[in-house]
Amino acid sequence: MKKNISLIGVPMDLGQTRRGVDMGPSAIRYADVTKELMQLGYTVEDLGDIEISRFEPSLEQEENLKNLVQVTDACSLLATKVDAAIQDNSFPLVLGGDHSIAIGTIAGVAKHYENLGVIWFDAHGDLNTPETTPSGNIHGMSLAINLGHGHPLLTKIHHKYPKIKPEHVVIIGARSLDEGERVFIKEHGIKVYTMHEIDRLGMSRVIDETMAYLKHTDGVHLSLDLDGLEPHDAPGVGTPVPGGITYREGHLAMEMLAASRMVTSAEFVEVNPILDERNRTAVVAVGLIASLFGQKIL
Ligand code: EXY
Ligand code: MN
Ligand code: MN
Ligand code: MN
Repeated sequence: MKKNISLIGVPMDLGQTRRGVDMGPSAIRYADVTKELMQLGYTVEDLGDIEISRFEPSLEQEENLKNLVQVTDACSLLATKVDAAIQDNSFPLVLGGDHSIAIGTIAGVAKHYENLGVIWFDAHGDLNTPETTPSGNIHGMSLAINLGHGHPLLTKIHHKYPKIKPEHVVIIGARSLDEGERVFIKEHGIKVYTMHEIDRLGMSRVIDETMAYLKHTDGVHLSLDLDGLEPHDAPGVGTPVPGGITYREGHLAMEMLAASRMVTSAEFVEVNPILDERNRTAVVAVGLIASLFGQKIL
């Protein structure tokens, strides 16, 4: 893994409707992310937060694409920052914010990789389109957008279309999929480890298989939604779903990814301090980040 890390905060809450997730980056910083990474021997440059526009556009608000203009603007800024960090030979570590920010992160990363692999660690698929969305919330569409499906303002951010290919995506932890998302997964042949497969195979085999599946990619982005974890272990998220990945399984996954040295960028999203218990979920996020960057027990 690169020795320099660029930390980028994205106080975004406009990709969904529960307030508070915009404080995720502060909560993760407060849980000492920089200190932990420095103790592991990294140089960390905190680039601060992306500005989120609160300006209400005159455009009629589209019910199936809430806050489209503001999400597009923030993701464009984010893509530029992530792109520059990679150009600087630094590892971009992005802190959310709701999961709509993955549109910007991946746009910035994908410019540098012909065949970017993506591990989407999440209770959800985030594979809705404006046609299938039950909520109009863009955080439930971000993976589809990265695959080229959705509003052109979002799919064409940062001049590459599409950003990633369906055969280079692995979803881990899924347990809440909408009907339209199931169809999307089947039509595009996306590899999904639902909780059923994780229970049957065990996390160790799931990660071994994931790495083998992604071996033809030229970089791997980890997009980790904290709601992928079991809500008892990570309660501070806006869309909790019972029956998730345990704290230990999460750490094992991160430790195995660290050992593989395949991950080239990462984001940790959906930490919502208002819904949390004494910043526990941000602390869990920092623990997972430390494992991803090579922290070992012995
Ligand atoms: N599938 C639902 C929707 O599209 O509204 C819920 C999405 C929640 C997305 C969370 C962040 O991963
Ligand atoms: Mn998500
Ligand atoms: Mn989710
Ligand atoms: Mn397609």
